[in-house]
Amino acid sequence: MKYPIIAMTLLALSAASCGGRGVASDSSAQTDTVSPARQLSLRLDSVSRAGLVMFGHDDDPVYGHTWVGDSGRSDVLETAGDYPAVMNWDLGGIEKGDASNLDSVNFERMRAEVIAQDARGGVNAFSWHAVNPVDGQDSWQCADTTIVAQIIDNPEVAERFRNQIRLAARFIAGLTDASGKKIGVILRPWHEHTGAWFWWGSKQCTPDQYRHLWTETRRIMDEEGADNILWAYSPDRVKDIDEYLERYPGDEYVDIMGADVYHYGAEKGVDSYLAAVDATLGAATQAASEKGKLVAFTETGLEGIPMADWWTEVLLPAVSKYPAAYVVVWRNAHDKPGHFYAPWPGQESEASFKKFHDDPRTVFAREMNTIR
Ligand code: BMA
Repeated sequence: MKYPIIAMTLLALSAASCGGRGVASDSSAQTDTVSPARQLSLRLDSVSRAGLVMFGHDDDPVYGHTWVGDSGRSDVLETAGDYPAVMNWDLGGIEKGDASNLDSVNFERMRAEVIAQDARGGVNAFSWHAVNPVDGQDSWQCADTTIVAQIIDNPEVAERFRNQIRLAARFIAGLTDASGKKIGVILRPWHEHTGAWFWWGSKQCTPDQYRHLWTETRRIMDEEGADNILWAYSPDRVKDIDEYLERYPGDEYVDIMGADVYHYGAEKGVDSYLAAVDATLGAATQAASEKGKLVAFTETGLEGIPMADWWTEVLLPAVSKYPAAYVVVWRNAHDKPGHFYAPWPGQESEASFKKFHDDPRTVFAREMNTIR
């Protein structure tokens, strides 16, 4: 049995530690109407304070290891009997006005699934593998180390960049539930920036340029009315809090201190994974406690899950040491047989995943209705 969570809304309204512009609804907090972003932040705070962690999966209901495009399916649901509490979606492609994202997920289907996830009490998060606004090459083309500089200094590039952000902002601001109310979501832009594999990476721009990228993104999103966002900052693995915060855009611009740390090398890689989680999620936790923010394990996973007990013996002990409100594993590609991060019926980590689901510390979609 998992412990039910008492609605902590009123208590949390006065005590919730998360603040800043992302939940800039101090005025609404004084009225009866709590903004969607504020409401989401209170729910994440409730989960974290209760010592629980929500499980999340990228692109969960739109394709799986052996299927694509079906309705009502999910590898997680078919394995553990429940949808994930958090679904991650990628906006990559929206900045070009494309109908589908870079992994062929149609944005209208995505919208419908976001609404469905919200209706079942779950949470939606967005990552964004955007093309660059200089020549439109994808996120991973990082040989040109002038992209962010050009966004700042070249008026034509700056205008293209603003248009890219506007397209994403309109999609997010337009996510509404059946009653027409905006759905609170998490946005995690310019992620893994401590690495050097995206055009916004550590070798591709200076700390000041990176901060500008972030604050300008935020400014445009606000201008477009995308106020239903909690902003997640998510460095890749770092050695300490100084590196974690080196490119931090500022307390006004961030709500969630995240960490993206993957497990490589199966059994042999366990120690180094745990050490990297400790360093990075530890830094996120320290920064969050100093700044009054939320903490999340924003991206992780072991590709192909070739360890039968990974969920219960590696991931759960690793994440349980920290007040992370959620942990997200990456996608189950239908067109790359070895590229999956959640199990499916018959996958070797299935039993461990079921135990992970049943563990009192984890939260999947069904239990989300107890979390206000
Ligand atoms: C990567 C891989 C790619 C995918 C990209 C964006 O980690 O999964 O196949 O296109 O993320 O989702």
